[in-house]
Amino acid sequence: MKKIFSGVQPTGTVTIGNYIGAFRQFVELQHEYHCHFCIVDQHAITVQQDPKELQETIRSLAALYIASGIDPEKATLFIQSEVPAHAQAAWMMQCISYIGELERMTQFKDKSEGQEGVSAALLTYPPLMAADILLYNTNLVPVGDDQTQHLELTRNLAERFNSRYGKTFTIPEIRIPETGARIKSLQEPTKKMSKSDSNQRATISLLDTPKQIEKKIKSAVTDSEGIVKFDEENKPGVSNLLAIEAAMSDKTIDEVVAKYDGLRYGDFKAGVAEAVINHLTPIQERYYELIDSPELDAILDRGAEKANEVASATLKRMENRMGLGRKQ
Ligand code: ATP
Ligand code: LTN
Repeated sequence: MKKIFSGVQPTGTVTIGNYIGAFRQFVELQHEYHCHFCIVDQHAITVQQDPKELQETIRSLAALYIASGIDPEKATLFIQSEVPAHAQAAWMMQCISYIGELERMTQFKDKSEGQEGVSAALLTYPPLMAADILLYNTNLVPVGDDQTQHLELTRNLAERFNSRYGKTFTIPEIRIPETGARIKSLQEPTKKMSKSDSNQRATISLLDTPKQIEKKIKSAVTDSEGIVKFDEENKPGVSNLLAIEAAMSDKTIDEVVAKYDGLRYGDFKAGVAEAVINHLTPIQERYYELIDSPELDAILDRGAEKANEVASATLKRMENRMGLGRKQ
């Protein structure tokens, strides 16, 4: 069976962007692939986090993975920092990375721009991501399209390691969803919706109440044309709402456009909100059952145990190949 790895950062409540771009693919793919899904808390601390809040966010993210449909019997769900091989392998990946290629990453440029005291780890974030993926001999990485550049770097690092030290890693492929690869901010529909956005009105979280969802969609930025049609360039706000409803109601964009033919933006927005609320209600119910349950800890314990087995075996191989430690 082919292998999948993906990770989500515990940096705020999962948005419908993360859900449409990432979670939805995970749920689909878990039936056909051997999957590892990770809560990448070590990536989260590349920017300063409040420790208490971080631990709550980690738990909440774990519950959201499962509430969204990840079956822990099928897929391995675990926390990155509970599998020490990730940080150890990341060091080796840093040793074969060039500063220049890391400085070219757009996520690094975006997150460091205008900031004082940018951490070194924000720059070396991608070698840790490469380690995450390569430790599990991953074939496929389902992500939103903002991760394309990181995936390209991961492939380069894997090839570089293989050619210097002998074939060790599978070269992973990226998988981006056909629709919803980049859900946009509700307030600035040319920017991606991001869970660490400080403007609450720009994002819909998976845990927003129906009232909050209605309000946020009602105040979403559109345009003055008054016609519901899909045109990402000239009508980014309307196109984004169409993509959201299509994903949430399992329809094509064309089907959603047809539904609003001749209707006003007010009706359109009410319809989008209804589709989002209907889709999120059962996810929220399951989330609240799980969040304080011992079942969740048992799932994470078992996940860490299984992930450790695979990751520590790959780590040993990497260390041997690079000549670390004593001769075996
Ligand atoms: P942060 O704001 O902290 O950078 P984020 O919202 O970008 O967080 P990540 O944890 O970096 O979320 O990403 C988790 C997954 O969600 C990744 O696969 C990423 O590609 C995907 N993703 C993130 N934002 C979107 C979006 N707006 N549309 C589609 N997919 C997205
Ligand atoms: N960089 C990713 C999160 C991430 C990831 C991974 C995704 C860390 N490790 C491994 C896929 C595979 C992000 O910011 N979305």
